[in-house]
Amino acid sequence: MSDKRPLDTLYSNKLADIGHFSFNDEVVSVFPDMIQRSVPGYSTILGMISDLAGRYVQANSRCYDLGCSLGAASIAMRNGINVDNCHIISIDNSQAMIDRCKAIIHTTNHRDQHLTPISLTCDDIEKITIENTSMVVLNFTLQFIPLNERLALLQKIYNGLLPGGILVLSEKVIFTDKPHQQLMTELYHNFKRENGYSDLEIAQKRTALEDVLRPETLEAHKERLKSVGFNSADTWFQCMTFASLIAIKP
Ligand code: GEK
Repeated sequence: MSDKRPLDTLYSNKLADIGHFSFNDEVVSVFPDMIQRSVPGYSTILGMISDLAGRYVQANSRCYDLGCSLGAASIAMRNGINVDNCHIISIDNSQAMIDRCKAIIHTTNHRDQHLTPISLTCDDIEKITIENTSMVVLNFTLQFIPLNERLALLQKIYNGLLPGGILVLSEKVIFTDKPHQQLMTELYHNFKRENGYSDLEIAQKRTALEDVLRPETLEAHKERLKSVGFNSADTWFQCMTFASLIAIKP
């Protein structure tokens, strides 16, 4: 990531009305800085997505990046793919994200004509068709889907995966043990302070995300993954309240 990326100062001044967080133009303009300073392990997870793409993406198949934002996971997948005739399909329902993502992908496409193509579409991931896929990435997206609609989305992903295909699911998580939850939250807020966010920014962002980002426990995620058919589903990364799971279709 370039050091010249615009700084996320969206919540640095006291706001009279904080409002619900949304992926609008303002957020898009600072998104690379926001996600890098707010998600512990974000770069590590992207690196692992490349590695997993090298292992699991099958020739002549599709890869999906669901809730692609600015395409970081799409590019990571593309960097790792080592088989022919694949196609990466990247979806986001924020037009502002897709517009900016198009510009970013265009720059990288320009450099090498032989890269796996990436198609970008502004759509709701709950409405799209998923088929003939060997890799699906939900990198911090499921947390924004209404709780009662998550099962159907995961079932659709499972059904669209080829045997041996992989789902990478990264999420903010919560813990049932209250003291542990409290400790992880405090550690996370310290992580944000160390990354330059003030207490006011942390508090206002937290309020903005209430009712928008709904985290669940790791156990709930694993149970749901198993219930749709993934017999192998487990955590490969966890840092405080952030985790990533991989699930393989038998
Ligand atoms: C990354 N994966 O950099 N349909 C399509 N997109 C959606 C939907 C939906 N129903 N709901 C939310 N989104 C990225 C980061 S960000 C995570 C993902 C975060 C989109 C939303 O517009 C946003 O771009 C993305 O999901 C979540 O690896 O900001 O915490």
